[in-house]
Amino acid sequence: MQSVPKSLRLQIGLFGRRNVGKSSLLNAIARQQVSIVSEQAGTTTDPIEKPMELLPLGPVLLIDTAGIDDEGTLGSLRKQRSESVLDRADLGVLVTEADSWGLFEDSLLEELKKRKVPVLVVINKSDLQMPSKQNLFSIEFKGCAAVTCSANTGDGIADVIEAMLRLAPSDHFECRHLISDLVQPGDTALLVTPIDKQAPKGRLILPQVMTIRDLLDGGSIPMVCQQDGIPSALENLRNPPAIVITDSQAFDLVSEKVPESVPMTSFSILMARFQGDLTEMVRSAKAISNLKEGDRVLILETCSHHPTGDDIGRVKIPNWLRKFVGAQLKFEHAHGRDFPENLSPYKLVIHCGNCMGNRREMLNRIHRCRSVGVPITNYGLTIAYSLGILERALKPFPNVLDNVFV
Ligand SMILES: Nc1nc2c(ncn2[C@@H]2O[C@H](COP(=O)(O)OP(=O)(O)OP(=O)(O)O)[C@@H](O)[C@H]2O)c(=O)[nH]1
Ligand code: SF4
Ligand SMILES: [Mg+2]
Repeated sequence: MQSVPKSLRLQIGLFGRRNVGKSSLLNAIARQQVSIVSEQAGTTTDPIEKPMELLPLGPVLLIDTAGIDDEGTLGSLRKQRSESVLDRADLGVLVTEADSWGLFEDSLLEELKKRKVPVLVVINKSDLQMPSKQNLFSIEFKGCAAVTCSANTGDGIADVIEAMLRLAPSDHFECRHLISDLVQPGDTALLVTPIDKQAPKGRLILPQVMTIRDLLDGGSIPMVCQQDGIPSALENLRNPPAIVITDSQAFDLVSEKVPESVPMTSFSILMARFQGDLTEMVRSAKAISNLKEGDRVLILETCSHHPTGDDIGRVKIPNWLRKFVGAQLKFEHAHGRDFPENLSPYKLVIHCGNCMGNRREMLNRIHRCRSVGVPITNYGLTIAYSLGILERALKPFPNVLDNVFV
């Protein structure tokens, strides 16, 4: 991840008075001693940058700044350097302590607002003092989100990260490829779309349409067939397709018909990367092997539809899993915005492809599961894992394979 250029990282600037714990907060978020901390006010003199992969936000650049409330020559130099960070931050974190908001914080907030940068107020040192209701109310009144934490004990740090996710500018989560980065312009991609009882009348489903569109945008050639058409499609091509994308429910049949040398994956796995976090969801899929008799599994779908007889979430996935685990499991279902407050009873969460949802919300769900140690994966990965073909289905994503199957 170090290779992600700075320009593509979400730049998060930590600002505030001297000694409020900006450096301590950076270290707590990074879980490393990156920035020097001391009780001496004015410890940080130049901005300290820490590039990292911060789940669920992705690649970020955390920037610790010098406290900018000081005066004098040295003070104004520090101020200049910290202000240059104000100019490039995509997200500003204004660090304070309980009940200590003053004119300085007001002017810092003004600077950030002038630059149209979203602001998160972090009230640090909660182990020493919690903010009063009035303090919280007046911050809210200024239109800012506020989170209380202790960089020293780690309390509330997960909430800080979750709030950053909520406030990060939307374009940080966009401009990604669904598939066009996996194939070259001019390449053929073979898409396998079974038309069964569950297929909507007269149209393709959204992940299929999105894949076709992204291939066309990238100058590649999508070729579409049903499972039975695979042999003819392969025969009609002079060269093998650059990739085969199948509906996950047809994985077993398709993996038999497509030669091993041709990269193969599913629409749902493409969606896990595009709308969620593929690495995290693959890691979680491995938890399927730990399931035991009576374990509770939560199945989540972003949109509610009337379940058909052979519904994937209600019938097919539960059957595949019971067969794989060789035991009875307890399945529960939730739709739309229903996301249980208490995730701890579940041994696994399985999410749909989230084609109708937004990535930020999905990342937040992944983050919430992660923070309580509950694995969260998705339909396609569950099917591939329970059919024993997960590694094959991940060949188009070598980085993920290297990260998870080392
Ligand atoms: N009790 C308590 N002390 C904290 C906390 N966070 C930071 N401190 C202490 O506050 C002092 C200042 O912390 P720093 O992280 O260096 O503060 P800073 O804002 O980076 O300070 P400058 O670099 O001088 O602007 C240190 O003694 C820290 O140990 C906290 O959550 N709780
Ligand atoms: S949002 Fe989920 S349940 Fe709805 S169509 Fe997309 S993948 Fe299926
Ligand atoms: Mg510091």
